[in-house]
Amino acid sequence: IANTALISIGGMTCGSCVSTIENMITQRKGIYNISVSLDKAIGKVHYNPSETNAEEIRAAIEDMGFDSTLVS
Ligand code: 9UX
Repeated sequence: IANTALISIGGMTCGSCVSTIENMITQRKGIYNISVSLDKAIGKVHYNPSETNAEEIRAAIEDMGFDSTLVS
């Protein structure tokens, strides 16, 4: 079972932070994969809803210093 979260991510200006966010979030419990688009300022995350949730993932990105908003 996988849910998808779309998260708007502000404050990324180069690919370095794309990699940092992807690496950090990938290591979290319940995350299947994440791909972050620098151009679109969006992260798309597939996760196991019995282990985590969209708000928790959003908050983790926020805690890394980026303005994060759930899109869906
Ligand atoms: Mo690139 Mo991350 O300038 O703060 S290293 S966006």
